[in-house]
Amino acid sequence: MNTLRFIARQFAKTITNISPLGNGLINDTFLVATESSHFVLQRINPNVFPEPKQIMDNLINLNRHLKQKPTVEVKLKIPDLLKTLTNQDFYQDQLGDCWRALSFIENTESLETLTHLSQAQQTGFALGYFHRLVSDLDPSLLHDTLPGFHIAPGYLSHYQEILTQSPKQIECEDIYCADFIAQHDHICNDLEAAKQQGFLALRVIHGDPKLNNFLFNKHTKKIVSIIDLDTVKPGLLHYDIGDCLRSCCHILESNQFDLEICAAILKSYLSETCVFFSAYDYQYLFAAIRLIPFELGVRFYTDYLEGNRYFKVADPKQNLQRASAQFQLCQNIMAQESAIKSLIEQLKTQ
Ligand code: GN1
Ligand code: MG
Repeated sequence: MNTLRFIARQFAKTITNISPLGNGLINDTFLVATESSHFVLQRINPNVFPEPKQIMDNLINLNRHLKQKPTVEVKLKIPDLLKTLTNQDFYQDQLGDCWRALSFIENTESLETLTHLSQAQQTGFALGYFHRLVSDLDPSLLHDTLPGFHIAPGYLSHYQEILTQSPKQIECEDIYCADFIAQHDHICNDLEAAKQQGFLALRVIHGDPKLNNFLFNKHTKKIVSIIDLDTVKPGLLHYDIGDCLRSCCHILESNQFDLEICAAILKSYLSETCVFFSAYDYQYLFAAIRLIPFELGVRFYTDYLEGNRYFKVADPKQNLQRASAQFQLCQNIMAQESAIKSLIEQLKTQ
């Protein structure tokens, strides 16, 4: 804690409290209280993001883009990067780790599960609104902070390589995961093939728009901010849509996909994005909904086989259990394929 205090003091003179914040699986995040306010302190995981400076550059670029917009237009706040007392964008500790500070958006809370359809409607709106705000930001101006992120065929081939070096699967959950991947590996090409054929274009994406990255105002219950912007970079909108839906529609007890929540999210998402959504964008929505849980399952399972190097775990089998949950969710999405597709058809004509 003393080291942490020392690091926090690089950004503000007087620190009154430091406490862990959120439950991200990659970076270490803390809420720091000063005499007058709060800020967020984060250690960027160097094994995942080898070039933290690129993350800061992208955030600065994004904030600059949003600040150019008329203020009435910007309904979502994005955290600001706070400089160190010596005016640097981040602090590098003795181990070489990079620490940065972000403004904390007061009076907000994040949700782990949706309990009302109005929250689903808010989430869809916020993602669509974010996509609309960055739709005129040239993706080539942003760094690729995490090459290979969401490139599903890449995750699959890495998995296949690791599998050949791993002992034979003997446990039930292990066999389930390995069999599920073997039976559905073709899914991995769906979005990348569409990108290569020119059906889906590279745009600026969030990269990680899961439910707990949207901040709801505690009083109005409206979403006022979207956080965790380390993976804002060129990509496919479909990665974001799939990721948002897999986290919001996942019924944790049964690993089923909640179609009602999906309908509310997509409806409000499309009310924001229909202006630039193409026929191909609609056509690949189902593929995105099916792919992202599959992809995340492959990522969790590979990490389990590799000894949990990427995602933080509380016990050695946690990534195996996370993988199995994602594959069950994917299985349920496939079981509801025709209902999901007819929902998309309905939304197209609205
Ligand atoms: C990671 O650290 P966190 O929870 O914000 C991961 C996402 C996964 C998510 C699953 C950079 O995000 O892709 O969807 O875990 N982020 C990165 O919980 O790999
Ligand atoms: Mg994240």
